[in-house]
Amino acid sequence: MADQAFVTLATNDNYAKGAMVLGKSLRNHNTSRKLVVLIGPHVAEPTRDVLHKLFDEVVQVDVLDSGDMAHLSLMKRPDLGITFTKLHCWNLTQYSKCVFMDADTLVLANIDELFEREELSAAPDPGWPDCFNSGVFVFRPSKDTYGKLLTHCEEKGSFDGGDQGVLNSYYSDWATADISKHLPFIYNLSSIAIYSYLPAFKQYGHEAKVVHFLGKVKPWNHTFDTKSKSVKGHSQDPSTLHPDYLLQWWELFSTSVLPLMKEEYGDKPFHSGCEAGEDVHDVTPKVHVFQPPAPPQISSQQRKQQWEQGQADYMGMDSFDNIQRKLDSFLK
Ligand SMILES: *[C@@H]1O[C@H](CO)[C@@H](O)[C@H](O)[C@H]1NC(C)=O
Ligand SMILES: *[C@@H]1O[C@H](CO)[C@@H](O)[C@H](O)[C@H]1NC(C)=O
Ligand SMILES: *[C@@H]1O[C@H](CO)[C@@H](O)[C@H](O)[C@H]1NC(C)=O
Ligand SMILES: *[C@@H]1O[C@H](CO)[C@@H](O)[C@H](O)[C@H]1NC(C)=O
Ligand SMILES: [Mn+2]
Repeated sequence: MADQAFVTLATNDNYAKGAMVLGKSLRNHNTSRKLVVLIGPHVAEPTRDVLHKLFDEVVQVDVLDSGDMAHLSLMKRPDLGITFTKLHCWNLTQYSKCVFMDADTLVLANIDELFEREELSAAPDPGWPDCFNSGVFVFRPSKDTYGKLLTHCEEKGSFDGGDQGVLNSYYSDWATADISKHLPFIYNLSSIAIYSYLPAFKQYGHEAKVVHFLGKVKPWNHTFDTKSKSVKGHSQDPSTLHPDYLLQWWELFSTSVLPLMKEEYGDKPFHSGCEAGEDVHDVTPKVHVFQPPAPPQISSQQRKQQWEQGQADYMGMDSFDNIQRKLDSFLK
């Protein structure tokens, strides 16, 4: 298993906190695989030291200083900076197979069985089930694929401005070619799952193995009250979907990660997010996990057909904003 690894990406110190909690959650569930974190050039030195304690490998990826091809691609598509950074995971050719996980995911069970899957395996995206979510995917590092992905990215860009768009258009046969590359969604929750809103959660939530904190507000954007062991903001907020996972994230952070950070940072200031009893402004917690397939009013047969024929109207009707809006109104 020494040539297989879980890989995550921390572009800055905030995402590094997420990576630390993810790494710790993988270790706590006794993974037999290596843990690798790719970091951006701006991650602070003490944060790197903490990452070194939790991960087998900490690899700095800096598109601007790396191979010519990556550099050239970025010059042509400066809008896709972070996307290029994520694509670096294909350059980890010291491993034969990897599972990429976003730093805003949390593991609730051992998920080593994901390594039985082939590239490119991923779970359906909540916004468009024929599209996969790039928060968790199985891949095989390869210089050849890495180069092709860079070229693809440079020539075709990304329909959503991020890595999910690039990967979905590169692995464009994912929806139809091989069902074993669909990580179980709501039909078979054994491997990786998934709840989003309460009805689905009640039915399937107990089988969840990975939580993905989708959206702009991340666990580290909340404040944790160490005395009451509660995440601030959620108790008064009726729209909170399910704070348990957020709480679980914070408990892991405060018990297992924070002590390491205190060790490394010493007297130097850093933002822990933990407070005791102070009233601070906080944002509405949104804990989304992979959602069940979009309701039928979103995916009409015709649009589905067009989508499958590669004729999605990414800029118009099928833009992610539109899909999101419809999903939001459905959920209300
Ligand atoms: C991980 O392994 C340790 C030591 O073998 C064991 O005590 C613990 O229960 C295991 N944890 C899980 C979540 O299986
Ligand atoms: C790919 O990884 C190798 C080490 O295996 C490194 O020397 C090289 O700079 C990396 N390439 C890019 C484009 O990051
Ligand atoms: C669903 O999960 C069970 C238990 O892990 C497995 O035996 C079965 O093959 C899976 N079915 C499909 C269709 O993936
Ligand atoms: C989350 O916190 C980080 C760092 O404190 C900040 O840069 C980011 O804008 C915050 N995001 C939101 C949605 O509040
Ligand atoms: Mn994510």
